[in-house]
Amino acid sequence: APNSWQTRARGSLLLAACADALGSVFEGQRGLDPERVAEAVDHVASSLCWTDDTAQTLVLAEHLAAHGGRIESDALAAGFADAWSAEPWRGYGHGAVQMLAQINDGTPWREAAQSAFGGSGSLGNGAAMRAAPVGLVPGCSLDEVAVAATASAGVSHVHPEGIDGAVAQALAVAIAARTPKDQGLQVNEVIEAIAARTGAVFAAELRAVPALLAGPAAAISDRYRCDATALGAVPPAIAVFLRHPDDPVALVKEAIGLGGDTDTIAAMAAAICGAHCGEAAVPQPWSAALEQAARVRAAADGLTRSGDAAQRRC
Ligand code: F2R
Ligand code: MG
Ligand code: MG
Ligand code: MG
Repeated sequence: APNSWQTRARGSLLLAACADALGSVFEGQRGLDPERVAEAVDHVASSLCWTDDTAQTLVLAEHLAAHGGRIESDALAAGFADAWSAEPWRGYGHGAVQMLAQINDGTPWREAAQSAFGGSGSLGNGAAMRAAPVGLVPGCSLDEVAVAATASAGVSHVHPEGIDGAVAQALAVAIAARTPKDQGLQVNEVIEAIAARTGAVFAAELRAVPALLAGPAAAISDRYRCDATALGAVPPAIAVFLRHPDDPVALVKEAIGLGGDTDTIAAMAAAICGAHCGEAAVPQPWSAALEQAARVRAAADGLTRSGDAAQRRC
């Protein structure tokens, strides 16, 4: 069924992994030529290899499936650190490597997360980039999604903006997954449902999104930094989704075209879009080329089962 939870969970994780891989080629670049981006997105020639964004998302998805939709912080932190040490070449940034290496060396995750960036904690987009699975646990209220997203972020990102990024991204996915595909999204309602559950700084950035939906995409990269911070990356990802809720190809091109943290902004926008459109919307050449597509589908199916009444604890 096109609106079943399973197809939405699969759509979200598959599309996000594809977008991560497509965007990774351009990460850190600015002023991108739209034709170069279109060429990469329209003509997938080789295998789509994803980055740290998808590696950490899969850890979180598999964790939620194994724990009845609930976050167990010690096991989750260990899972993130294990995934990094098994595949350190996936494109992790310097701050994440420092923290994950500390956890691997036996430093408690609370201490590692709290001491990051001179004690202010990370405000990077790393907790947001992996947050989609939290919005894909069925049967939770939006308040429960926000609580679980906060817990999922806290093992690595203790700065309020880093946490709010995860809350906003998980809520956007949850709302998209709950909205029938043929039912238009009410932009102001979506933004308010998210903004009401974040702090004032993040909410103000989110409330600037509706004004950016009709104009040129360049208005988004003028308004937001589109960088590796949560505040600079999550609002533009939500904006790109709301501009292209039913068109994954246009969405991924536009998200990458913003420049900056291209893999992460594209993956977050795509996770929301896939939750709304379902697996059928994932372009076949992308899913055919996607690395470990069977594992991605299995992770989505595990999330779907985590909402069984007997198991669910969110
Ligand atoms: N980092 C990258 N890509 C660049 C490096 C690629 C790699 N070296 C390679 O060669 O392949 N990509 C991935 O990292 C981003 C997610 O970042 P995360 O996990 O949040 O990391 P971090 O380091 O905690 O934060 C990211 C940046 O945010 C700024 N920042 C964070 N907290 C701060 C604070 N308290 N004060 C000031 N600045 C803060 C820093 O600039 C951090 O570098 C994703 O893009 C993922 O794809
Ligand atoms: Mg990455
Ligand atoms: Mg900018
Ligand atoms: Mg990135």
